[in-house]
Amino acid sequence: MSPVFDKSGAGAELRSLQRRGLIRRSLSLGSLALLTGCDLNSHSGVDAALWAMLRFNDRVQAALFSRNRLAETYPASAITTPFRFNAYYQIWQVRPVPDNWHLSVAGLVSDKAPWTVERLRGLPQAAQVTRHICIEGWSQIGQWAGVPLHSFLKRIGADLTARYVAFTCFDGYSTSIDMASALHPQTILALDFERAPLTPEWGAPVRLRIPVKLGFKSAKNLQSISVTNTYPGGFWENQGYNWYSGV
Ligand SMILES: Nc1nc2c(c(=O)[nH]1)N[C@H]1C(S)=C(S)[C@@H](COP(=O)(O)O)O[C@H]1N2
Ligand SMILES: [Mo]
Repeated sequence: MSPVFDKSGAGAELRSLQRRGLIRRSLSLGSLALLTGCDLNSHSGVDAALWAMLRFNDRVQAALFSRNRLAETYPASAITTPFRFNAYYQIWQVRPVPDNWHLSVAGLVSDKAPWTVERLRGLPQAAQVTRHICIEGWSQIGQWAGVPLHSFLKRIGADLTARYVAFTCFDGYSTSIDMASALHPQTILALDFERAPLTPEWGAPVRLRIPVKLGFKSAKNLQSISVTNTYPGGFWENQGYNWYSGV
C-alpha cells in the first residue's frame, strides 16, 4: 500500500474546511476521524482516518501542529497483548546491537559526547501508555518509558531553532522529524517497554517513541541523533511515505 499524495490545493482545502467551521485550532487524526465518521478504536477506522490525514501535505500539517495538544493516553488495562512486531524485515532477522553500543550525537549541538544506556538512565524519565498507529492500517496500545527528547536536546546544547532532528539505526533504518515535534512533551527516547528494558525486537537499547506521529517515525535500535537544517529524509520517506505523518 502506498500513501496518497496531494501536493496541490491543500491550502485551499484547508481554508475551505476552516470556512465551514470544520477545523478550528488543530487538526488531528482524531478530528479527521470525526469528520470522516471513522472509529479510531478499530483497525478499519484508523485506516480510513489515516488515508484522510495523508492527503494533507507536510506544510499544512506542520502549521496545524500544536505543541500543547497531547496524544491520548490510556490505562494500563488497555495495553495490547501480544504486541505486534514491525520492521522492514521479519522478527527472526532481528539482531542485537554490539556490546560496545553507544548513541552518537552529531550536527548542530554543542556537546557531541556519545551516550551509554547508563548515562541516559541518569537523566529524568517519563512514562506513557499511548497508541502506536502503523501506516499499514493497524494500531495497538503500548507502554514506554525513557528520556523526554526535549530534555535530551537541551542537555546536549542542541540548536532548538534548527529545522530537523534525524535518526539512524543499527539495522540500516533511518527517519527524521521536525523540531516542533521533537520538542513535544510526549516525544521520548524510550529505554523501557512495558516496565522492562527494551529487548532487541522492540528497539533495544533505545528507541524513539513519538505518539504524535505514525509508527514508522518511532525509530528502533538507535545509532545516532543529529540536529540539522538540511532535509534528512528517511527509509520510508525516501520511498514516498508522507514525511510529516502527524497523527
Ligand atoms: N530501526 C527500525 N525502526 C523501526 C522500523 C524498522 O524497520 N527499523 N519500523 C518502523 C515501523 S514501520 C513501525 S510500525 C514500528 C514498529 O514498532 P514495534 O515493532 O515496536 O511494533 O517501528 C518503526 N521503527
Ligand atoms: Mo509501520
